[in-house]
Amino acid sequence: MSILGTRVIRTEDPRLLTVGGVYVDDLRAPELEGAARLTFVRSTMAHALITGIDASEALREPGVAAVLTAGDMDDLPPPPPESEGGGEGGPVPVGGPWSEPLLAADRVRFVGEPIAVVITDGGYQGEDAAELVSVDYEPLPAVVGARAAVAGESLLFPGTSSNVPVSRVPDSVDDSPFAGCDVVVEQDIVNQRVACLPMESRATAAAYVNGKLTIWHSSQNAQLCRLILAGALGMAPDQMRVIVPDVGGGFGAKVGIDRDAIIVAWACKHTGRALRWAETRSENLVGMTQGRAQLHRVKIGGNRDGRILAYRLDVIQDTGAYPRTGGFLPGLTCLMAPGVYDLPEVQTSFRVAVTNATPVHAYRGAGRPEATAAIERAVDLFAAEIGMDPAEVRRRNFVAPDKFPFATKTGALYDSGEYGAALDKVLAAAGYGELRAEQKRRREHGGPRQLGIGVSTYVEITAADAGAGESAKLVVADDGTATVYTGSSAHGQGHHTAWAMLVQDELGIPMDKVTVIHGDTDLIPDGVGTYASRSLQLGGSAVHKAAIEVKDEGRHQAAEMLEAAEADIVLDTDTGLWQVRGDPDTALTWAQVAGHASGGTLIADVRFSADRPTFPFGAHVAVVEVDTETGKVTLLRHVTVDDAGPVLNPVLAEGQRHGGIAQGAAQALLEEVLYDADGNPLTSTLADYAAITATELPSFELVSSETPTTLNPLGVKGIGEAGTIGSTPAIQNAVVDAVAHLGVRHIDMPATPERVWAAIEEARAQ
Ligand code: SMO
Repeated sequence: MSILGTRVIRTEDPRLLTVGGVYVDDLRAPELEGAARLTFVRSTMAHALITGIDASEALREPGVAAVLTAGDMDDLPPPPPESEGGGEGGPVPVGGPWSEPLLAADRVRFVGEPIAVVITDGGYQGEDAAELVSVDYEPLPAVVGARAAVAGESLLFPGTSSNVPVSRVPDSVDDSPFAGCDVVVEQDIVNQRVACLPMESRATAAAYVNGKLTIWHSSQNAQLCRLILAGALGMAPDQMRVIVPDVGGGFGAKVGIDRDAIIVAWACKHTGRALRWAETRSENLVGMTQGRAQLHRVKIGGNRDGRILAYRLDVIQDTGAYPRTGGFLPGLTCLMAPGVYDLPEVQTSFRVAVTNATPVHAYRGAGRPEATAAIERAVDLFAAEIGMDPAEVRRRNFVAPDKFPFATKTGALYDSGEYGAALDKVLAAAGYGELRAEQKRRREHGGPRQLGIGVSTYVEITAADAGAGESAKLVVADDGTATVYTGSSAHGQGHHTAWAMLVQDELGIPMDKVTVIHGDTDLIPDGVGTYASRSLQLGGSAVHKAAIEVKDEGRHQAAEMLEAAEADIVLDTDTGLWQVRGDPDTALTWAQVAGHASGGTLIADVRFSADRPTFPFGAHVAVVEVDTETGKVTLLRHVTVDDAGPVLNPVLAEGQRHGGIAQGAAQALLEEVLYDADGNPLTSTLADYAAITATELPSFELVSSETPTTLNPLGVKGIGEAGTIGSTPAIQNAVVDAVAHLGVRHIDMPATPERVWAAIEEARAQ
């Protein structure tokens, strides 16, 4: 019987729950014995010229070995000329006037930007000494928020003509598709800036080991780190080794390696000293890349029978102080703009604006949650306008099951989906009819505790770079053990459990004899990593493919040993024994078969890539209670269908859904990164940034649904980001729904008591 699909308890957890994980700052590698501490001197100004840096006082402090600034960085390759980088959204200018320095030289563009590093023998000395490095600033007008950036009164980059490095806006707007609609609704929607907030904040250590610059870094992909480092430091990749130990959460912000960590690597190379850096939580809240930060304008039109005829989404992306991945996020948002609906007309545009704020990058879902949030709010606005149940409006506009693969107007090709079935399942599980009846009773009763029911239906793109694929090497040794070297990166998802299950399923080698190794460029030079919900469908399929190759080789060896035709050799995957068909006396173990192979091992080294991305989908129902006197929102229930194809291990899939739902609920209800009018961060501690906790969340109700894809042998799609994508709009819609009878049509996120109360008051006043 196959182990796949069964509830296998995570093999990672006994260690994590007893002795704990080994994160970068926990490392006790002999090469890091006596390593110096690196502490950043960061900008306290959002936008300013640097007119002087005086480190003399800091250098007199005990334990201070060096203070390094941009002036010491003459051993770096010259900055690249202006060229086009970019991603999904199209070209993004990088280099030239848009260059992002490592240490800021003459200008700072956000509070938290690295200006200097202090190297000390101990950690506390560094904190103290960094305070004594005196930086003289000449303040410049801060550009706060994307709208101010687009207006362009103050420019962030001299030598450019605007704060919009990339845009995709049509020359003229075609309003005709809306002209024939019974009803047209428009709305400005804020998809607010949020912090990534991994449990383990950023940390890097660096040392020369056997002549190789070795970097230990908390990342989602060791190989990409090495590639970026090689370019930034002007070194050959094989002069470097990147090791990723346990990672306490990535959430997109740990894709690759960021500027601060590159500076640590440079400082090690520059001084020749072993160095350690681990940021404080306050540094993390200003220095680590943040997510979302989009402004939306939606326009939706349709008929009173519920049919939507036209949808337009205009996006302004606040990308923070540097263009970086620029058009990537809004490009994905526009790609996924129509969501699960079969719409005759879809129009999208985006502008990317630089602002004096922390740079924005991938954050769980990276561009897709924003698309879902926009259209799911728009559909609710449309439903309210025509007076139809929002679930019913959705049902009347879904892409029908017989239309897959379905090409959207925005250029996506959805592989498979059952959107109506997902909605039906979630409504049944939630008891939708009874919830509406309860809502009606409460409205008639008129008390302060009103019920809100929010629906969202979503489709997302996973493994967007399916063609880049993933690597896997599988080695079966003559002691009967198997070792998987994977290019995927484990940072909490349960890769060790999942990959061992795949090996056991195919080879019959029990999970406890399977070791999974990842995140070391010396052991796995070729790998892509974990992001975009790509691991199982690409990395897992690679393990599956490697296992099949090892099995073929095992059969070959067994046939030789048993002097039988390969066609007559069978592997019993329950026992892991090879034998001639029908002759149990011939049984051979994997140890024996591997021992017979040259070198005493069976090895398969493969790469799996898929032709196209996959498109998981689902439907969420959120039930909230809103106190109309205080505006306080309580999430009472959250019911979901998240269909990502066959489930390898329900324990892991449910864990991903739980975390995703919580993270999406956090954006809907609580979390927001805020700046004042001068660009000073107002949420740089956990006392100010309202991270969600278990006390604000109910037990989630998960409904299973498995629609396979044909794009990989496991039939699977990604589940890592799905919960985040579906939950946010369901909860936001529920909050609005709770007070819709009072005349409220829209409330921006996060639905704080203040904001909800103000919306009620405003509606009452009208
Ligand atoms: S936000 Mo992700 O690691 O694609």
